[in-house]
Parts: sequence; C-alpha cells; structure tokens
Amino acid sequence: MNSEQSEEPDGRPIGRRVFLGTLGLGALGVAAAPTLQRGLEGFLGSVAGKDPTGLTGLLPNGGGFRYYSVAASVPHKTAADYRLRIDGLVDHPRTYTLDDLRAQPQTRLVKDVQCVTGWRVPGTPFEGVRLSRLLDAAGVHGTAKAIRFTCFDGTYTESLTLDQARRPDILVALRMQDKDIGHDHGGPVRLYVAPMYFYKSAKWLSGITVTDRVEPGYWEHLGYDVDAWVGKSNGRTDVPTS
Ligand SMILES: Nc1nc2c(c(=O)[nH]1)N[C@H]1C(S)=C(S)[C@@H](COP(=O)(O)O)O[C@H]1N2
Ligand SMILES: [Mo]
Repeated sequence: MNSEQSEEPDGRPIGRRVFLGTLGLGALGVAAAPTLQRGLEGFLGSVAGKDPTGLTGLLPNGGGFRYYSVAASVPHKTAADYRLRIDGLVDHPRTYTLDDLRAQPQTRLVKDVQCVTGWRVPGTPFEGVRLSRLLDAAGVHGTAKAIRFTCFDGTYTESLTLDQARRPDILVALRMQDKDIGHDHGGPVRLYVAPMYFYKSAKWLSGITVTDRVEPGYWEHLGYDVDAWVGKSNGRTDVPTS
C-alpha cells in the first residue's frame, strides 16, 4: 500500500478518488473548523498529496503531528463528563472517570510515532495507565481473545488481540508531549499502542470491550493490517518504534 492507493479487504486496489469519496463527510466537517480554515479544494488537494487515511491538516503547534478525524465533529469532554467503560467478557465491568484514571499508577514511555502513510515524529512522551492493569482489574474471562475499542466521536473503532493488549507498552494515555492530551490529539484520553502504526492509537477513547474474537477496526475494514507492527505490516519497512 502506498499514498496513492489503498486496498479493499480482498486485496483489490481502489483508487485515490474512490477513497476520498468515502472521506467527504469528515473532510467537510474539519474544513469548517476555525483553526483549519481553507478552501475545500485546497483541503482535498492536501489530502490527495499527503495521505488517504483521513488527513485533515497540519496542526499549528503540533510538533510534526497531523490532525486526523474520520468524524465530521467530535464533542469536547472534560473531567466533569468524560467516562471510560470497560465491559464485555469480564467479571467486573466498570466505568472510570478521568479522576479515577489519574489515581492509577502512571507509566511514561518515550518513543517515535510512525503513521502508516510515512510521517514519523521522533521521541514523543506518552503517559497513562497500562491497559494490562485495567484488564487485570476487570477480571478477563478465560474465553476472551480480543479487545474492541470505541470512541466518543461515534465512528472510529480499533482492535487488539488480548496478548497484544497485555503488552507493557500499550497505554490508556492521559498525557502526550508532557501535557494533558488536548482535544485535537484525542483528549482527554486516547489509546497509545507504541509498537504499532499510529492508526491503532484510537483518539477520544470511550469504550474497551473484551470479546471472543478480533473485530477489525475502522481503517482495517478499508484494507489496513489488523496486526499493525511498525516495519512488519502494511507492506512497509519502517524502523520499529518499540
Ligand atoms: N478516534 C480517532 N482516532 C484516530 C483517528 C481518527 O480518525 N479517529 N486516526 C488515527 C490515525 S490514522 C492517526 S495517524 C492518528 C493521528 O493522531 P493525531 O491526530 O494526534 O496526530 O490517530 C489515529 N486515531
Ligand atoms: Mo494514520
């Protein structure tokens, strides 16, 4: 896969034009955002030139990060109304507030971030609660095999196998670049999957459901690899990030 085309799950290539068509709604929503105002044509041009996977513009102070959202608009959440639900094949389903998550032991990791479309940001600190810790607290059933992640943008989803989810370098992240995660980067809470392409790091995380099989996420339905190891998937040879 390269920046010019993507693939459908059966491996049939689909053109950039078709792909952009599926992004129309999100594109319009973000083009209207105050910080990213520009003509629709310029916007689509930038998508075509850089990234078919939902690029919506370089952040003004993003330090090399690009803003992505597949949803036309995303509600803002604060400590007052943010909730993270853990359920599915567990003994103790639980709803965490932001303060609940802040009260857990925090892990800080500093690694490169690699997007599947090519851009890489070196040495970026992420900090938060190990996903494995939340899973242990929930009491995962013996029949469980995978995790499904959902987001309060109402659209994006991701997945991991249970073995992957238990790695120590996968966080429910509250901080990024040594700041609380702002809205544009998926705050107040996003997933951080250090060893995989950045599409695995679901922004605006709201649900962690333990399941008996992997259910491919949003971009994976459109052809991206479910096992998204940096340098060993998606036909790419990037240097691993973790
Ligand atoms: N909810 C949600 N999470 C998401 C995405 C998205 O569109 N929606 N895009 C993914 C992709 S493709 C990338 S590269 C990163 C971008 O994160 P950033 O906007 O903080 O740079 O978020 C990932 N997580
Ligand atoms: Mo991405």
